[in-house]
Amino acid sequence: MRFDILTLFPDMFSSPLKESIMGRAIEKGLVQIRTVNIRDFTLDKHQVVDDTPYGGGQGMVMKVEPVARAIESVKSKNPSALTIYLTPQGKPFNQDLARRLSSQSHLILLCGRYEGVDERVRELFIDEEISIGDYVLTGGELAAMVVIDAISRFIPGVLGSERSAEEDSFFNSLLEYPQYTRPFEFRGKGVPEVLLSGNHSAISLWRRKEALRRTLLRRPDLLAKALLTEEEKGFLEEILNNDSKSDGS
Ligand code: 6GU
Repeated sequence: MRFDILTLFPDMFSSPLKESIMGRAIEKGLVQIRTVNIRDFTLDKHQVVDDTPYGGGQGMVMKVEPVARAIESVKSKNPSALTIYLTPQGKPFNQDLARRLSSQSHLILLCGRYEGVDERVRELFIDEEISIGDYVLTGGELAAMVVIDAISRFIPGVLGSERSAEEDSFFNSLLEYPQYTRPFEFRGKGVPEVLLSGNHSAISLWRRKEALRRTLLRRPDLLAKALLTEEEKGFLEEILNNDSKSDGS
């Protein structure tokens, strides 16, 4: 899968995507990431990329021509690439959207700065708009990295062979169960016995129950989407009726 990132700050992308899982995905050729500096597509001597808004008001607006020319330079090589604008006004990003976008072969990610881009960029070039949450960032660059990371995890081979994104939190609309590793005891706190039992069906059941408990206590909104068996629904009732255990959140 290929990502072309259109930005005024290409250096922001040089290090974060080179580490760990994303770094290996790029090395293996599973993911290709290219940055395109919008400033390179200005035609004036001073390479101006922004201007004051028509009608007055605070801040600056990204000019339509350099952005248009940058998008067209990528599209001319692949007209079927999908163009996404990162903006707080976009559709909320989530695991379902990440999975859906992972079926695309080429995404163009436009990172806005200042008060956003000239509206005509939207009208002429943008296929989708995405927001990564209800807060305001100084630009779309960090959002683009979040989107690339979450999408790439769905590409076969990016996660280790035995792992898959399908096992993660949100795949089945539940939060993950608690994890432990050695030592067996730390500052008086132990590890749940069942995890040491070697009884795999008991361990699976415990994990499923703890995932349900955690989701109920922290993110009850997610349960509406979860596909639960009658037994699991019964267990939720049990927690609701007699579980006063605080989950620390
Ligand atoms: Cl995509 N861009 C900016 N600037 N702020 C955001 C965002 C995007 N998503 C949440 N906040």
